[in-house]
Amino acid sequence: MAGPLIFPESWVWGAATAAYQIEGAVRDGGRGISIWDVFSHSPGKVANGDTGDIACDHFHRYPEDIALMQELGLGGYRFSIAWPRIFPTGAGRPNAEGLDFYRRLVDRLHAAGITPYVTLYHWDLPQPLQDRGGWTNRDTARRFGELAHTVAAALGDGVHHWVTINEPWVAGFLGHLLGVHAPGTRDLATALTATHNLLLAHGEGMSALRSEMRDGDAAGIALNLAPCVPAGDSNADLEAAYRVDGFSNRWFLDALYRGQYPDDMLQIYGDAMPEIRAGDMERIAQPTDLLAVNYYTRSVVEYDPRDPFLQAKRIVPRGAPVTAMGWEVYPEGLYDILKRVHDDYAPPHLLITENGAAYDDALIEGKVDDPLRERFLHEHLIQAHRAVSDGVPLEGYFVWSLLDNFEWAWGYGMRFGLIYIDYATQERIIKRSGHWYAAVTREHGVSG
Ligand code: IFM
Repeated sequence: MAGPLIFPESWVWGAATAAYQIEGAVRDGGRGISIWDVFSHSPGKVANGDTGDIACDHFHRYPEDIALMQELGLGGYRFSIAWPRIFPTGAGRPNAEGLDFYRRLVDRLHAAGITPYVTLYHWDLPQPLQDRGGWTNRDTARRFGELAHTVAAALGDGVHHWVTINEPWVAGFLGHLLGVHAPGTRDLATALTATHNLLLAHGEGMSALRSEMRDGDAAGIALNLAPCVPAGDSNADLEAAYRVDGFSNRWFLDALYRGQYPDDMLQIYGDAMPEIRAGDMERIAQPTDLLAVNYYTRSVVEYDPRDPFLQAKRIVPRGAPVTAMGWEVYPEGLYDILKRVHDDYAPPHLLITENGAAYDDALIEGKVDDPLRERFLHEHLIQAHRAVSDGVPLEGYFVWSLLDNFEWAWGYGMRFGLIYIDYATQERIIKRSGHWYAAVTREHGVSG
C-alpha cells in the first residue's frame, strides 16, 4: 500500500444535508407549504408513502447534530435554507422566526468551530409560487433573488460560502420531464422552461448575494455532473454518449461558463425550447467564485433507437459494483469529471459538495457496520487527492450525507448517512464509516 495521501492545509472536510430531507417540523416556526409537502402527500409519489413531516427532526435537534459533527471532526457543514420558512407565501415580508432558526444554527456552528456552507435552493419551492407556475414562471427567478438577498442580509455576518441552486438538472428534468420529483409534470417544453428559469434564478441569486458579500466570500452553483462514456466502441454509442453529456453536463456548463447553450442540444430540443430573452445568457454566465460539484456515478451510454428523446440508454456494465440505488461505484469518474471541468471551463475554485452512497445498513447490537460505504468514500478521496495533485483547484470535500434522511422519491428506505437514524426513536448512531471519516479528518488524509 502506498503512503498516506495528505490534503492541502486549507482543505475543508465536511458533510452535507438539505432542509426538506432532515428538518421535519413542517408546521413549526411559521413555515409555509412547499412543493415537496404536496408531492410527498400525494398517493403513489414517494416509496412507502413517506413524507418529510418529521424526517430527522433536525429543526429541534440541531444542537445534538452539531455535537455529532464535532465528533466527526468536521470543518464545514453544508445545509440548505427552506424557502417556505423564510417566505411562507413566496412573497411579502420575510418570516422572522424562519430567519432566526438559521441564525441560531449558524451561531452554534461557529461556536463549534464549524464553517457553514449555505445552499439557498434545494428543491423546496413554496407551494404558493408553484400555484403561479413555479419554475415555469420567470417571476420565480426574481423571487429567488429576493430570497437570496434576504438570507444574505440576515446571515451574511456568519456565512461566507454560498451555493445558489442545487442541481438544476434534477429540479428541472426529474421534476418537470420525468415527473418523479415535485412538482411532477412530464413535458419537455415545460422542463426546458423550468431549467432555463432555474439558471436565471442562479443569476439573480448571484447578483443579490454580491450586493451583500464581503471580500473573500465565495458563491456559485452546485451541479450534479457525471462523465458520459460509450458502452461499446460503435459510433452510435459514442454519439449517444455525447448527447447524454449534452443533456446532463454541457447544457449547464456551457450556459454558465460560455454564456450559450450547446448547439447540438438546441437542435435536438427544437421547438420545445423556451424564448431566451436578451440579457438572459449574460445573467446566467456572470462570474462565480466556485463551482460546487456533486458526484455519485458515471453514465455508461448505449444507443437505443426506442428512446424517443435522446436515442440513448444508460446502462450499468455487467459485474460492476453498485450501491443500493443501483448506481455503479466508479471512483475514477470523480477525477475524470473534475479534470475535465477544470480543463474545459476553468472555474476559479471547486468543491465536492456531495459524494456518498446508499447501502442497506442495519443496526445490530447498537452498531452499524458499513464497510462498503467506508470503501466508497476512501476510493473517492483517493481520486480527489489525485485531482488536487494534477492542479485542479479543489478545496474541500463534503460527504452526502451527515445523517440518513428523506431520499426524495425513495423515502427513508435509502440510507446515505455517516450517522444512522433510528426513525422510531430519533436516536443517532455514528456508523463505522463515520468513525472512519473522523480518523480521516483528524489525520487530514487517507491511506493511498
Ligand atoms: O439526496 C440527494 C440530494 O438531495 C441531492 N443530490 C443527490 C442526493 C442522493 O440522491
